[in-house]
Amino acid sequence: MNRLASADVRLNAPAYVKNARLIEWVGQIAALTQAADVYWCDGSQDEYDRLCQQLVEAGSFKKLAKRPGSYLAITDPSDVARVEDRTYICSQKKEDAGPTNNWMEPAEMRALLQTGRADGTPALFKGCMKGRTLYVIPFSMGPLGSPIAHIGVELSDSAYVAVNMKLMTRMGKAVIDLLGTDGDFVPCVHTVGAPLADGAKDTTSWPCNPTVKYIVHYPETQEIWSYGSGYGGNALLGKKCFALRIASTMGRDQGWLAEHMLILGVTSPEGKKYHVAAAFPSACGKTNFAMLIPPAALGNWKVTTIGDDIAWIKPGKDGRLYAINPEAGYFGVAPGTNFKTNPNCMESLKQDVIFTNVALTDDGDVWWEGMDGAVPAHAIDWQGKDWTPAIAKETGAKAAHPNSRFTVAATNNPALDPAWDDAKGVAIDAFIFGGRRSTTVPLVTEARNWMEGVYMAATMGSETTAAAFGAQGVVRRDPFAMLPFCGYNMSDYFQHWLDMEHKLQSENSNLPKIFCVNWFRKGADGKFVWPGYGDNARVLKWMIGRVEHKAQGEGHFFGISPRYEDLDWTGLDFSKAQYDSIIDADPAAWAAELKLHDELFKTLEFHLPAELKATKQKMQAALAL
Ligand code: SAT
Ligand code: MN
Repeated sequence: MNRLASADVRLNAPAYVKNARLIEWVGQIAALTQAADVYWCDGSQDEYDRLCQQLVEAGSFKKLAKRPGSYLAITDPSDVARVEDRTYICSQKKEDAGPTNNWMEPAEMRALLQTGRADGTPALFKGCMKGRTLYVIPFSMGPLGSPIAHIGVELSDSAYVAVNMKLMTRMGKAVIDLLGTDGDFVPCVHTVGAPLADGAKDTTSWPCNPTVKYIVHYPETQEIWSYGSGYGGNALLGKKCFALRIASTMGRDQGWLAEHMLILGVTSPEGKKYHVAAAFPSACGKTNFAMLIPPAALGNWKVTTIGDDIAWIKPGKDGRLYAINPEAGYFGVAPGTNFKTNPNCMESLKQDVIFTNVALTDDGDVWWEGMDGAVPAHAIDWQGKDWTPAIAKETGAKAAHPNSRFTVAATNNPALDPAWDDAKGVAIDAFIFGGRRSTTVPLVTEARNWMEGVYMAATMGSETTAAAFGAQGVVRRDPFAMLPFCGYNMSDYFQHWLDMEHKLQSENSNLPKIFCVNWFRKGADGKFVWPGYGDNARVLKWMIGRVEHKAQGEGHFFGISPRYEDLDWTGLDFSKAQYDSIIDADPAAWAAELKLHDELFKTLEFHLPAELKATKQKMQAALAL
């Protein structure tokens, strides 16, 4: 097999690697990229420490004096978020990618990336790892050996990616062992796109390609190719690329769901345990919701985390839906995280964390806007410049980038659910869909049936955030919070969700309930009305009450919402007038909203399930009454 590598690179495959397809593929990629060396990650702590030390020596990591085992990485200013306009779904047919994805013919993309174009333009990946080490990073998305899990192998020329993958996934030798001689895996190739000339050394601490980036998925052959970025979802290919875009197509073909959802356990004061999966767009507080601590005044409710970003959900033999968190760590937004908004997260960040693009204080700690305690008198901002409160006031400069992140293993989370690593997953009782909307959408609404729930999720809108490159604060439709992550035609995806009802109902009439929430309504003063964070447990309590057929609500054209007296207000001073301002569904605003749904449906006309349009007509008629 090793003969496939170019003459000047040895594959260095350890003796425990027995998978012929894997060895052959690593050889092909090493030859194509002309990597200087190949290193197989075993996933050990020793290896992690060594690679971090290497990153420190290269100037890419700063060891943080105040947080044991923690580091700070600062990126190139051009490489700070996912690049949706550079992200492609290369299915054979354009209509299978659908109108919400960028598409290029697979052959054309392969010429561009892998083989070179007819006009002689060389392939982007040819020689792209010159002077760098190719890291072989085997990972399992989901508990090792779980029937819901799948394996991937990422080949990357970034040590930053290797150490992040160690925290974010089950990574290393155990995965190779699981692959055996002929186990299947999703091949993921990643390069920062910055080859080094002979003998040259990096002149920057964050090598990347500031101008050329491609995040490419081939759903039919289940491959991922990523060029030019080292940041988050662009580079940690197990996350959005595999666990959402590729996995959603696997789910479509195999009858399961890959969703942009957190998963939490909710235990009632009576000790009954429920599981809820919730979808929100990036940077809308999923990590906070996944770790929330219910107010003590509410009684002994407990929330535990199974996952904070992605859920893989498969129907069980009993007709219920079972979910796992395919990830093993959190890549969360730092700004705004503090002991009030997310105490469990702050506890998780005390040691063994990789911070990216936050500020460095003079005493060797990290800082970001919204952190507890005094604002530092001086810090080095995410671009390496001096930062003081006076400078911030004058120029508006942020110490931490708005999309700055922490990477931390799930096992650091004090609220980690005991079943988080359970191979069979947890049975889902309710789904929650929520966008960031300053107006229009009520605090919480229960769908009266599956169809209505799918409609709510399909038409979800949200104001954009810094998690993706581009304008912020504009409302865009974000169906199921999957707009940038659905690996196939969005309308087919809606159909897949509708079909799930029939699949499950033949076994069991106890379908999960579906709720739509909005924590983000603003008052006339421009401030959020709902306190959010821990107080979201009041809404969760109502939902569980609905699941248990105990809690009351009031029906309206859109679904069922709690009246003021249906929520538990113990320990919170929140007036009926305040509540009315965030629970109302204003008919004029909704008439305008439904027009926007029309626009969405027009874009998604091809294969759009007729039931969605019919549901909209029913809502329109009810609204007119
Ligand atoms: O960069 S990531 O895709 O991992 C973060 C996000 O958008 O949620
Ligand atoms: Mn996300």
